[in-house]
Amino acid sequence: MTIVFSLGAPKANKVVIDKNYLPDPFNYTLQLKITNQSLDTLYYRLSLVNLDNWSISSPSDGKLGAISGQSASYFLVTLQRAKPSTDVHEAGYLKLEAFTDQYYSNKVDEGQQPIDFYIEDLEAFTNVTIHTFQNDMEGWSRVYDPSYDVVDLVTSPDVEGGGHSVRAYSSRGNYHEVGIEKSVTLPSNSKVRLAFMWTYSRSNARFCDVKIYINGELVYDFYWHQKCEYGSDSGSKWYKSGVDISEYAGQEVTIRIVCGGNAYQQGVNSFEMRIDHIVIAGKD
Ligand SMILES: [Ca+2]
Repeated sequence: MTIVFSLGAPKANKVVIDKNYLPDPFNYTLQLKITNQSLDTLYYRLSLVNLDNWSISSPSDGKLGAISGQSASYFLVTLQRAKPSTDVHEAGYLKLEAFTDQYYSNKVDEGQQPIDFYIEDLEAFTNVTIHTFQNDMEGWSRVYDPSYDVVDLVTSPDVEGGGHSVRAYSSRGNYHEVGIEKSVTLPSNSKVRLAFMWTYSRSNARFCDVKIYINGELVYDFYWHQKCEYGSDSGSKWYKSGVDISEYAGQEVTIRIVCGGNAYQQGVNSFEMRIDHIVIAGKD
């Protein structure tokens, strides 16, 4: 028997967290997809290895519950840590154990996935470009189908106050992506980061995600449908997301930041998000 579990994105095992946007202590939520390859229902429990500063705050005991045989489930897991006073890089593993019983006593398999946390003050980096969308698109082009989608600037909400954010809206039925794209020459430093703020409004669709592509390759994917139940709105809350893109240092790349969704799932008819305060940072 083999446990298969994957983090929410191809490279989500390298997580950049901008220390400027952290409460103390802070929580980090990540998505897990767990596939039960056996024929029988199994019960899964998550724990941390070599991540001594972190604990699992939700579910607090790491117990994820049952997954039927030959099926997969998604979980949002929240890890907690005290806010560090300096930049830190912490590497460890997420350990997943499978049990045949609801008491988690008869273990039949286990597996591990690596995860690297970089907690950094991105705007203190030496080579920083910040796109704040004060009153124009700053050279970003639209990723959309004009028959169904809108990508424009709105004044509310706005991260900085008094400026704009980018709105990406769609009423298209099948899964597709709406957002912005730009060619950028990245810093030539040993560490290169890409981070941005996002929020949503009238996000009635299920199965939405936020993605970043570099040269067409998916480097970040956060599956946020559990945050946008039908008719909900994030209000003024912005989420900060970031990813390590050091392997592209010094290159001219095309950055694409999108909201993906399926507007017609379960009778809803649109999805919508905002993008603002995109940070490209380099540091040796
Ligand atoms: Ca702005």
